[in-house]
Amino acid sequence: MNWLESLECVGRVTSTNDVLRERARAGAPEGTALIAEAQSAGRGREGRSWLSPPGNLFLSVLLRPALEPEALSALPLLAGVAVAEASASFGVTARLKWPNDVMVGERKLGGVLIEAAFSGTCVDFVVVGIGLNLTAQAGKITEELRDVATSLRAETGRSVAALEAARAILSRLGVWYDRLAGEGAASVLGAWRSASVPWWGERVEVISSGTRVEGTARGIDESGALLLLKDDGVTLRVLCGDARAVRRVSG
Ligand code: BT5
Repeated sequence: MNWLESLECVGRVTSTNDVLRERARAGAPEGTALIAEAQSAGRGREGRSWLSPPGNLFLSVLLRPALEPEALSALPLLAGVAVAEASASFGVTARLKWPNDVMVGERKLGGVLIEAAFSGTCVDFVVVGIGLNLTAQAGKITEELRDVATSLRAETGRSVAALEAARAILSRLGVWYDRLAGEGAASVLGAWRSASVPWWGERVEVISSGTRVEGTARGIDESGALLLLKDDGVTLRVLCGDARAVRRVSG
């Protein structure tokens, strides 16, 4: 699928996902894509905010996938793969942290927010939202993010325009979306595994639905769920939540 043709650039919006959701409700076709100069209410998952100053990439793409709702769990991973590949084309090796983080080392370069609308049990549409930090300022927006965010500029010294970054991501997104439709999720999940943070076999904690669970990260299963081996020997399939490595304090 070639989505580059329907990429539109707008000024400051609340959230590109909101704008695209409105367009979707008004009948916009699959592949409609939008970037904004800035967002006044950029959001992450679970009510968190996404800091969105001008100069960074805020991209949303509309999908109308002929997928079962269960198959949607591959989409955040698919988008992550596309962002990692696009970042590589700009000279940055990014790693993917389950479920939706694009990392360089310990710092967050970008994130993915998937929002779906249903008609009954059918998927009506999906908005894939992607934030990617391009400018060095991204890591300095607030004290809170100073040590946790990075940008393409901070990593390479090179300026990448939002339009250029969007084009790179959209072209990879199109490739992987076609593969998902044609071959199923296996190849997407394989690519995600290859690009993931190398923490398999290590201790991680997951906060899922307000509950904290700690265990050993085993991998992701065929639906993209995180497999966590708990200390009692039971393997948990985590479908959503936040995961982070747990450092053992020695001594
Ligand atoms: C995400 O959420 O990582 C998904 C971010 C998706 C943003 C895009 S921009 C285009 C589209 N329109 C939107 O409104 N959203 C999407 P989550 O995993 O919940 O991470 C949010 C957390 O990341 C925050 O709580 C901060 O700790 C951190 N954060 C916020 N802004 C950041 C930034 N610019 N760079 C790095 N980290 C950030």
